[in-house]
Amino acid sequence: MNQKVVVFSQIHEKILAKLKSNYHVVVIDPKLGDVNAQILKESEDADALIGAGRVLGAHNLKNAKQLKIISSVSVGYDNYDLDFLNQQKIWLSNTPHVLTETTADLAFALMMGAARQIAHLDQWTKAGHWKRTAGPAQFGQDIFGKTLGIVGLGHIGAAIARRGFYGFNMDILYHNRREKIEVAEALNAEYCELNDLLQRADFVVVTVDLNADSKALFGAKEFALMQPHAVFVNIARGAVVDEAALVDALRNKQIFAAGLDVYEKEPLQSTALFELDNVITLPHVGSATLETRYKMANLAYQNLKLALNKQKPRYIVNPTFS
Ligand code: 8YV
Repeated sequence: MNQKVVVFSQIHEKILAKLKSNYHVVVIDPKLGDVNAQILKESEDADALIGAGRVLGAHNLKNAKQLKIISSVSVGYDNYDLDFLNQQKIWLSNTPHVLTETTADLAFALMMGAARQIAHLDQWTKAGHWKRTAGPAQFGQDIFGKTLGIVGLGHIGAAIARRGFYGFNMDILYHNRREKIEVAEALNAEYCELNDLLQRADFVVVTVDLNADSKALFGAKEFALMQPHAVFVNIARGAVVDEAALVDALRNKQIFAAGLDVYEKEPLQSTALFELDNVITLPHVGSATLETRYKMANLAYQNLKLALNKQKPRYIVNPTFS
């Protein structure tokens, strides 16, 4: 009998077609009602789940008796209850590397967009406010030659640092759980304690994983340390930042601007952020190019296929039984 695969979010159509030609596929569809109830029911006899962007754990997987793998179409895995998955001996796989450069591109776009008020000035021009030569209210911050502080020098953080160093002649500071000697040497990057980085950087870019140490890492105290011309960019996870404290810092011009791709609660609906001109709010699209989303879906498919063939997937997250 065909193995059953539950697709729990939108996935590239070519990969969906491949899944359908090899497995019995059920697609979770928010239009059909409560998503968690659907997952609870469909996971009962599922061999694999594939998708991204949903919180999965005991509440919706407690009846999954033959589930071998959750193949996440993401590099981050904070949506999954690892303790529960380990207990149940369910593999969790992810899709690192293929999204690194795409996500670093978006971080840079946010840095530049926020520093030069790109989104705000676009709206301003279209609203007919351009009546004479642009003045100080429309001026931005230089990027070339400035100091870039990266919080979390993983693959994506390093790719952002390379853009700054080679493309924009920036001085690189970084803060990380441990020092990254090789990357740092290549980019002449200086390891700093967080407070030191915040005081010295013109641009602060957050690329840390979300975990117990990084939760609410940025609050009122951290924004107060930053320079008034500083630009803050978050492409990591919303919960790393106390959003209300960021709103205050932006509103009081404690910092110049922010570029955000992630939020405490997604999708972002009504929020004080929408009232501010000095923040760019993107809908969690760090990895969202056609090419990269295809590569991510394909890698997730490979991970799933290996697991269902009783082989070890390429990228496994849970260490205990891999
Ligand atoms: C996407 C991400 O939001 O990979 C991650 O961890 O945050 C993003 O690439 C997500 O994976 C949606 O597919």
